[in-house]
Amino acid sequence: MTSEVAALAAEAHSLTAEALAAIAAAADVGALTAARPYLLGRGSPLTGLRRRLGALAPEDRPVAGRALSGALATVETRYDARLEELRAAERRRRLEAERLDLTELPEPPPVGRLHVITQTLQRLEDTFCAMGYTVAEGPEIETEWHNFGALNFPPGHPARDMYDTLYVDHGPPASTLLRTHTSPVQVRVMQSRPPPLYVVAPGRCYRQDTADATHMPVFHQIEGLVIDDGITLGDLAGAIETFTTAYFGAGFTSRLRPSYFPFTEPSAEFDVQRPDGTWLELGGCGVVHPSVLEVCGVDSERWSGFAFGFGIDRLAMLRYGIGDLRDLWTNDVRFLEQF
Ligand code: FA5
Repeated sequence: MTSEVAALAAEAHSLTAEALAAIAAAADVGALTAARPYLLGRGSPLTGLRRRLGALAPEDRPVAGRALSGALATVETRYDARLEELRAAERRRRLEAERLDLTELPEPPPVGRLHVITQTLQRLEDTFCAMGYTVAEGPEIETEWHNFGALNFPPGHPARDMYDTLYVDHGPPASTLLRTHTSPVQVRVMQSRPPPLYVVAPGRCYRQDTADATHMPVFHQIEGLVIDDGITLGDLAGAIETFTTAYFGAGFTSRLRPSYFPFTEPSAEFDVQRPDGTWLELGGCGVVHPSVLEVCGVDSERWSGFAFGFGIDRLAMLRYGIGDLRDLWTNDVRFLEQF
């Protein structure tokens, strides 16, 4: 081998080593392909050695040419292998980033709940059903006769006043109204079925009351009506006490305070004592007035009964420690989801 060929081979060897080092150092596909013209292109130092073949003796050219081709082939092979390796790594990274983790548990969607008044109403129905009562319903738009007349409210009674009652523009003036209490359901039940009767009737009521902590213009009552043989005020007091402990629990007590309602005689208010010792008026009650029995087609010589009606919203205040009735209507989910 002549010295020119040896020098050329040595240079090819060191340029090949440099090229292989550069290929190994390329960190990603972009860096490697950007280096390709320098490694294998027409202007690359290794390819440039070809131009020197012409200066060699003719018998040396094939040997030197083969050596150069071999060097270029080595670089190209290594380049292709590294390119494939880097592409595979990028595919893996992309797949890893896009992978769906099917083992991950998504956040459960927020679950709604019944409004605290609906919950209270349903618990009340359950409590009274367990005490042997059935549930009745009546319309929220009532006749003045069912709401007042049949219940002994004389025409001049203050409850009938426009300031208390919301009248509906239907029929003769002041003949149709939004019921002010659930007591008209008593009338409808007595008219529709014979005694004995053990009935509760929950529902919405309407009064022109200004909203405050314990009053709303729309509120809820539950009416109770019992008609049977020889029912007395003692049965009423017993039923109220049984209900109070069944519904509120042992820490609560009830009391009856003498009162007046046109459709019961005697009449009482029913208060419940909170664990902090304060009393809250929950509703009214009394022995059903004989003239109410008669007007509803029940023989007052043969049957007697008691009735009660109390505020469901006030009851929810007591049971859940709610300070202001208006919070039940503003629909702030942070407030409502506590119950
Ligand atoms: C009545 O409505 C009678 N019908 C109750 C009754 C039934 C007596 C059967 C005798 C026999 P009163 O007007 O007191 O009574 O209302 C009863 C209860 O409804 C009140 O104690 C209170 O708890 C609730 N209530 C009345 N007005 C409102 C209001 N604006 N907002 C919230 N609750 C009310």
